[in-house]
Amino acid sequence: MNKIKYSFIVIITVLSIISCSKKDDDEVVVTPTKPYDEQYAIDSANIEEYLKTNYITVDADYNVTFSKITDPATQPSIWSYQENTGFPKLLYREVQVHEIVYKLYYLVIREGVGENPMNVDGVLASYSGDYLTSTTTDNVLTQTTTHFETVLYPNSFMDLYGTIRGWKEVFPQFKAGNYVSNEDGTVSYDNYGVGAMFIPSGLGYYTGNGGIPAYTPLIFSFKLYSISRMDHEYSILNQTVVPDPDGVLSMHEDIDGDGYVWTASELNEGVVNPDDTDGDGVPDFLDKDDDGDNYTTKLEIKNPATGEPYPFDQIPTCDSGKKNYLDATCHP
Ligand SMILES: [Ca+2]
Ligand SMILES: [Ca+2]
Ligand SMILES: [Ca+2]
Ligand SMILES: [Ca+2]
Repeated sequence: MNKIKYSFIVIITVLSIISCSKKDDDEVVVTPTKPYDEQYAIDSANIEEYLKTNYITVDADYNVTFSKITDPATQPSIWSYQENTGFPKLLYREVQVHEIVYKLYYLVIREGVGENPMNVDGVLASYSGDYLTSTTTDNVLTQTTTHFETVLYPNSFMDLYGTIRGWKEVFPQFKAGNYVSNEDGTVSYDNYGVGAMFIPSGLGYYTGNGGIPAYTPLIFSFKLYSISRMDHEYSILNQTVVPDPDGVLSMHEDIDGDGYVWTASELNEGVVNPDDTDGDGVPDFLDKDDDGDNYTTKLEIKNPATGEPYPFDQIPTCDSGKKNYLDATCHP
């Protein structure tokens, strides 16, 4: 799990586009990373080749296995599900970042029946991850997948805000399942969303992470059991991050209502963050004073009957999809 999850402090402060190696005691050699557009062209071709030459099998528990096609008559390629009216269905999202447009393919095996997470919500999900390597020798392309992580029984919600862009884009396309309380005291889920995603390296770990090499596309299968709405603002006390939420759920800090809660680094250079009301570089979902009037948002949520700010634990909640903000009424 920790390969995927990394501290949100790190994500705020570190978006390194260079890698450094130390040559001797006083000289640091800076190696520029590969241009995103060049690497994406390679990744895109390799991912599409993989989709055309592999098929899936899904067992009774919705575990997904990917295999190389050996008999095209009985093993429909993943690519062939693009035209499927039922499921599985191969779809893609266009993701605009790094000055290019990525095609992010994902396979819907089952949609799920609950609520969709936003890109700033927590997900309770099992998953299995591989990275894809493609080498060409004598004009023959060989593709290999290497397994790097499995989480079968997740025991906590993973905050999508702290994950790779591919996850932030694909998980919100799926719905959670139903919570089932079993007679023996255990808990399970049914009718949860099941899918797979095929992530270009620019939307994954571009320059590598742990055992995952640089410039490798990632392939995940997953099951989305449950989601958790989050409220992200924090303070730093004695160099420690302390949660300091403002009572407005992060999903409701999607100010322009485009379905994605943006941080500046996720946008193309020069694009104004539509989810940063005061334009100070801190998006509303991390900003304790959204409008920059030096009065904290938390205290601006007033009870219309009394005109007084609500005590924090009494701020009313709104139905899903609506926003409780400033005047304590629920906005679409
Ligand atoms: Ca908030
Ligand atoms: Ca938005
Ligand atoms: Ca701000
Ligand atoms: Ca304010």
